[in-house]
Amino acid sequence: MRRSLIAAAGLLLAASAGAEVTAQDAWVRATVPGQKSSGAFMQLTSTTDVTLVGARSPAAGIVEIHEMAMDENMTMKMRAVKGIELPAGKAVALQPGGYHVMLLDLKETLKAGEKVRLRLVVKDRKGELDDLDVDVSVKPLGTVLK
Ligand SMILES: [Cu+2]
Repeated sequence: MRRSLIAAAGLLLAASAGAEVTAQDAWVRATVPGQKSSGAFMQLTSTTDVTLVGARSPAAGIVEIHEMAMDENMTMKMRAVKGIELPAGKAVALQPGGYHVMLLDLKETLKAGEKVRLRLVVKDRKGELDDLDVDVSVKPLGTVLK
């Protein structure tokens, strides 16, 4: 099991809000050639109340925060959300069937065993933004949450 990293921007985090966000067990599903999207999952914990408001990755043209939810026809669908609340001290799971970071317009095939860099953007209660770089492990297709 990989321990996640605290941000490259750790100093900035400490200087502004005192918030420290950690990401644990971050992984993304491998893709097949030509596949343009994939979901990334992890456990996020923040020392103060923040909201995950966005993400970027050099591997994807577009990155969105998504959730899976039942629509009016009782079908599970994913949709973009504005943010995910990360209450102080509480681990929040991004996992299959729930919240995830959606990588769209992928620039290359994600191969199992490789890593993808993801930059998460969080906003504190005062509206200040911080970011957190996470190395996300690419896991084989068909991987389910342990
Ligand atoms: Cu999605």
